[in-house]
Amino acid sequence: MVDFTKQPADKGFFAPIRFEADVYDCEVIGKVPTDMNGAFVRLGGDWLYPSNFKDDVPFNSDGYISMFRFKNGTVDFKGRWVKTERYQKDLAANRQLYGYYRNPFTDDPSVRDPEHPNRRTVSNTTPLAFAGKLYTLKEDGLPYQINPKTLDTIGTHNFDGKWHSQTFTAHTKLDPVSGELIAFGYEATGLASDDVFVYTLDKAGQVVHEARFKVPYVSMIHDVALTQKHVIFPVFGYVTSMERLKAGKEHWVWDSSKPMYIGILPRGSDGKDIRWFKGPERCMVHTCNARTEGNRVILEAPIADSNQFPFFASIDGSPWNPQKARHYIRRLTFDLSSKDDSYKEEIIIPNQSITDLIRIDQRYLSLPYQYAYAGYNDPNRPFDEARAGNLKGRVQNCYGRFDLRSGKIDAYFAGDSHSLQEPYFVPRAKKGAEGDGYLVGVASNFAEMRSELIIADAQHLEAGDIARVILPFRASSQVHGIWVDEDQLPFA
Ligand code: V55
Ligand code: FE
Repeated sequence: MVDFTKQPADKGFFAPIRFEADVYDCEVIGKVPTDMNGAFVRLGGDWLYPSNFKDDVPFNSDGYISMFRFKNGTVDFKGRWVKTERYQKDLAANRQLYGYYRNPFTDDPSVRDPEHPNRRTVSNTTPLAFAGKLYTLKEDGLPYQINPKTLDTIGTHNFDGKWHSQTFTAHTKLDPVSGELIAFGYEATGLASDDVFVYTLDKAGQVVHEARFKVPYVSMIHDVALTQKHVIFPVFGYVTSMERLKAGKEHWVWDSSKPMYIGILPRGSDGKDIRWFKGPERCMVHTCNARTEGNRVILEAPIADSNQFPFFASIDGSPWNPQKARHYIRRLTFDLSSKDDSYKEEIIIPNQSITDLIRIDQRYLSLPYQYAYAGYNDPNRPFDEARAGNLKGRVQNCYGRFDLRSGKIDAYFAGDSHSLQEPYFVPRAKKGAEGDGYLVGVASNFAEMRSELIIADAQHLEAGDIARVILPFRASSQVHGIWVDEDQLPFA
C-alpha cells in the first residue's frame, strides 16, 4: 500500500502519475509538420513508492521514460517506468527499500551495498540515442538500455566491459564533425571518490579512448562542454564526503567557501595534462556551448552566483537565497597561453534571467554558433494566478531564442495557464543553416490539468505555435528530453 501524504511537495502538477500510458493518434490543435518524423523522447522521475525521508530531493524519484512518436503528421504517446534493479526490488517488496538520494548507507539492510552505489540508480535524467541504441542516463549509475519501439527496459550497459567508471554522466556530447561521443563518469571509483574517467566512443558505439584525472574537490559534475580541441569540466560548491554519507546525510551540501574550478582537458590526452582554472563561488550545473579559438577556450553557460537548488542545504545552515540562484547566460574566456589560473567572466544577456535548461542547435555543438534556447518567466504576460496552485512562483511562461551576438530575444508565450518544461531544437534537415527548424517542449496546462507538446517555428517564436499535441492527462514531469530522427533508432 502506498502512502503519499508523507510528501507535501508532490501535489498538484508535481504529484506522481503512477500509471504507464499509450495514446494512439493524439488530439492536435493546429497542424503537425509532416517533415517531423521520429520522436521527442523525455526522461524524468515518478515515485513508484514515496521516499522514506521528508527532506529527500526530487532527483531520487524512479526513472520514467516517455515519447511523442511522430509519423507523417500524426503523433502517438507512450510512457513507461524504467524498470531498474531498484524499481523491481521495491515492487517485489511493496515498499521503498532505498533511502536518501545517492546515500546507500540509508538503504534497507536487504539491499544496502555501499561498495556498488551504481546498482541503486533510478536512471531518471536524460535519454540518449547513440549508435542505433536508446538509453536512459543518471550520473550515479550505468546507462539502462531501452527498447525504442516498446520503451521496455533491457538492462544496464557497460560497453563490452570497456567502461571502467562505476558511473556514467547524464550529459554526453556528440561531436557533429567526427560523429564521436564524449562521455565521462565522476565518483568513478566509488562513493565520494575524486576520480573522473573520460571516454571517447566511435560512431559504432565502441570505446576507443580513455582519460583519467582527479578533481580539486569532489563535486557534482553534472554537465561538461566540448570544443573541437578540449573538454571542459566545471567543479563547484556542491560537496560531499564519506563521513557525511556514513552519518546518513544527503549526498550534496552547498559550501559557499569553495571556488569554482574549471578543468580543461585536451581531447586525446590521457588526463595528465588537464589544466585547472579557478574563480569565485558560482553554480554551473548545465553548459550551453564552447569553442577553442587559437589559445583561447570560450564557454557560454547559464550560471548562478550560488546554490541553484532550494532542496540542497547549505553547509553553514544559511537559508537558500533565490536571488543568487538566478541564472544569467555568461561567457567565460580562458587563455591557455597565460601563466596564472584566472579567467574572464562576462554576463552576455544581462536583462533576462533564465532556467538553466538551455539548448542549442546540436549541429553546431563545439563550433561557432549564435543561438541558445531556454525557458524563462516574463512577469508582464497575463497569468491565471487563481489556478496556478503549487506552480505559482515557478511558472516558466516563455521560450526564448537568445541571440548571443546581438543580445536580442525572440519570445514564445505559452498562455496564461501554462508552464513550460525544457525546450529542444529540432533541425528541419540533417544539414542547414543554424536555427532553421522547430522548437518543441512540453507545457503543463494547469487550468485543464493536462500536458501539451508545443511545436513552434524556431525562427518565428513570437508568432506562436504551429501545433499543440494534447494529452488528456498530466504527463510525468521531465528532466531532459531529446529529439530522435526516424533513422537514428529501430522504432519499428
Ligand atoms: C541534476 C538532476 C539529477 C541529478 C543530478 O539537474 C543533477 C541536475 C534528475 O537528477 O541526479
Ligand atoms: Fe541535466
